[in-house]
Amino acid sequence: NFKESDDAIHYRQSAFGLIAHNFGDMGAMLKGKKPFDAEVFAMRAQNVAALSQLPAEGFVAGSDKGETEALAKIWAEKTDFDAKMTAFQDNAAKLAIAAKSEDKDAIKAAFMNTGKSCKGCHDVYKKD
Ligand code: ASC
Repeated sequence: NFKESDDAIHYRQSAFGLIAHNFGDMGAMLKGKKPFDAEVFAMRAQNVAALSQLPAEGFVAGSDKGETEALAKIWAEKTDFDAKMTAFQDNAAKLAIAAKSEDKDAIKAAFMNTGKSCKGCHDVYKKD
């Protein structure tokens, strides 16, 4: 559905940027860099769960060219990449549910799992 591969690249990068903003703020709250606000945290977790559905669409064939951090390996190992993306989406959905509870340990665990999904994929498929 993209006219140019640049549009696909812009689409996925925009989604990742929004995810990083929301996830980063949750991290700041859990690390005590700012006060924990349960309502804001839950809103951000909801945002990440919804946003996690978006980037996959931008990884279209042929969009591995140019100045992006996406390694060509993504398209060579698309099945594994897609599985990692799905794991991220599942973890983000669980985090959004945990964030509605008052169970701080469960929230922290769900946050860590989601962060592991981010890192697990970056380690393999993102240029350092
Ligand atoms: C972030 C961010 C990432 C992930 C990753 C988690 O806040 O921008 O890429 O968390 O560092 O390990």
